[in-house]
Amino acid sequence: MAKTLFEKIIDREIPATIVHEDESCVAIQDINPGAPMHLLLIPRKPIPRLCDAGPEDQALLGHLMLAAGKIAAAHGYGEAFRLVVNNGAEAGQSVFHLHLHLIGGRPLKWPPG
Ligand code: IU
Repeated sequence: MAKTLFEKIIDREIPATIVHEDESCVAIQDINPGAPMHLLLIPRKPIPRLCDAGPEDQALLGHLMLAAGKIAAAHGYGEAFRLVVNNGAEAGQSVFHLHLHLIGGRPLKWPPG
């Protein structure tokens, strides 16, 4: 299987600004930020979409959520941030390696577009 873009970033084959790394995920700055903080939390495991995750991924998904809160706090936005997963092209997903958008640092409207 060809590596996903995010696998190449994790493997340092493509440059990115990495702001967090642990045994199961990496967080990078989004190349096209939509807010003062716009990070992508990427599991090392290349699950294409959230709907492709299975029961075996339960701990990993929980880890991503908890890591997001800690990373938001480390960036000064621990009390006000948003997590977004675009699942599928029609929902706006463009990179088919599961990732959580971690956004903060400006007022956020609801519902998102
Ligand atoms: P999406 O949910 O799959 O649409 O999010 C993909 C994100 O990846 C999007 O916000 C892009 O700006 C971002 N991105 C990136 O950070 N670096 C890249 O080289 C590419 C996309 I291509």
